[in-house]
Amino acid sequence: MDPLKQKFLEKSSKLKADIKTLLKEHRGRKVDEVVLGQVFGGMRGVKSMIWEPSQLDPIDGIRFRGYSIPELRELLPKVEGGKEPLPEGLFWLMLVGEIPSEKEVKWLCEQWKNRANIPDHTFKVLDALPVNTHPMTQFTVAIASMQTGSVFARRYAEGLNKSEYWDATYEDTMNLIARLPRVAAYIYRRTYHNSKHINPDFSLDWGANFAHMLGIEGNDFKSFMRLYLTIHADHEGGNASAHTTHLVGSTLSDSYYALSGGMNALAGPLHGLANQEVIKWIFRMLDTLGTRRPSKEQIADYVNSTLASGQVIPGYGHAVLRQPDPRFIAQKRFAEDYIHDSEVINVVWKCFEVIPPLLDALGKVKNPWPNVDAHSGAILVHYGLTEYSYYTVLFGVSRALGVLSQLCWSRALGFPLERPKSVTTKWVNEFLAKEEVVSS
Ligand code: HAX
Repeated sequence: MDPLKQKFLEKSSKLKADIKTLLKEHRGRKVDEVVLGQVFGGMRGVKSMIWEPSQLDPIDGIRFRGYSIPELRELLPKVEGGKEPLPEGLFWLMLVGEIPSEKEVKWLCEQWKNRANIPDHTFKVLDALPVNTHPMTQFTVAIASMQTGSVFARRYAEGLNKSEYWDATYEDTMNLIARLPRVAAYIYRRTYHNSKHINPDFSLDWGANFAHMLGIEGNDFKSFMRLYLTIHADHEGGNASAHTTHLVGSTLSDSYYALSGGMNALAGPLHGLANQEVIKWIFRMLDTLGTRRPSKEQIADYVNSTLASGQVIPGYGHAVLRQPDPRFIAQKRFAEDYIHDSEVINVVWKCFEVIPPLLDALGKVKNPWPNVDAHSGAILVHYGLTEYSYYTVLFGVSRALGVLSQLCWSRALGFPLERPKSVTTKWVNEFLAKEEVVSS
């Protein structure tokens, strides 16, 4: 058995036993109460699922297995001379809860190189789509097309024992993650560069090889990709892409189906697609104002006109966070360290000063601060990745790390089919009427 799989087996067997004891004693313990506002309001805050890789605090932001982003930047292995963490290390951490050694990360990097082979038909399926198909559509189609090689589906059809579900899910997860950069780069090159594809360079790590296959050279962009692929990887379980992956996987759909479902959720403008919407909004503003260096007053006027036309300001607000997103701050820090005098990055920073008070003044926005998507586009534009319709695919490649590591946990812990209860508005009215009778 490979060393990561062995470690995962040990950790998950122990947690499974612990959960059994915990539920034996505390199954009936109340952890939450649900009010009607939550039933009608997107289930905000309802504690209703277990998610091991990360947890989100409204003020401190995301912690991966207890570690903040600045801590991960210190602790996770890096390439020689590099300053940004390797996403391979984060995957290891999320899967088994331990910061890996450099040797372990090198091993994982090798594993993903060995598993990176993509079935020919996936390229054919992509080539059959109109070239102007949105990259996220191409991405979900490509992931689903690789399901033909699912180890879980094959072994399930042969009569897989329940106790082995995790093993087949682990195999699918490792294969799928290994393949994603090549698939994603293929989509980019066919859509924007006349199908002039670039062969993988397997001397590079997972993130740097992705950067290379996109066709954007330079060590700084590779560093940014490593950071980007690390910080977008997970945001606990309730966000739409994670929850969708979890829900689809709970039916024993394999990793390919589950991730493809999750990516469909990521493709919505209130979620991952916000990264393309942000840069689109910024460029539209600059075009409208006729300047690349707008004043704060000009930005404020444009924000107000966006709000007046009934649209949201993309990249701002969050369902859980109540402070600037540490993922935004991490990208700002990166830009301060690596990039000097970029007009579009300066606009992002000015927006950071101007937008929060304006959103706050509306009196209804619970979090006026920037989220992860407010910054990434400006850095990508700086490095020459200007095709913003592609940005959510980058997010998706990273998000796979978190949601698929949890999928391994869900199968190892034997989580059941997810099936919450819905009610109709008529039921709610009848419920309220009954409550009134009881209380009068
Ligand atoms: N601009 C304008 N209005 C906003 C707003 C924003 N950025 N954020 C919230 N609001 C509005 C909501 O639309 C809502 O208005 P109505 O009552 O009129 O419907 C009101 O403020 C209350 O919303 P909320 O409780 O503060 O926010 P929600 O939890 O409902 O929604 C969203 C969270 C992220 C969807 C929301 O803040 C938003 O639409 N932001 C812009 C899109 C965006 O950046 N999405 C990416 C989020 C991070 C992510 O998932 N990345 O992948």
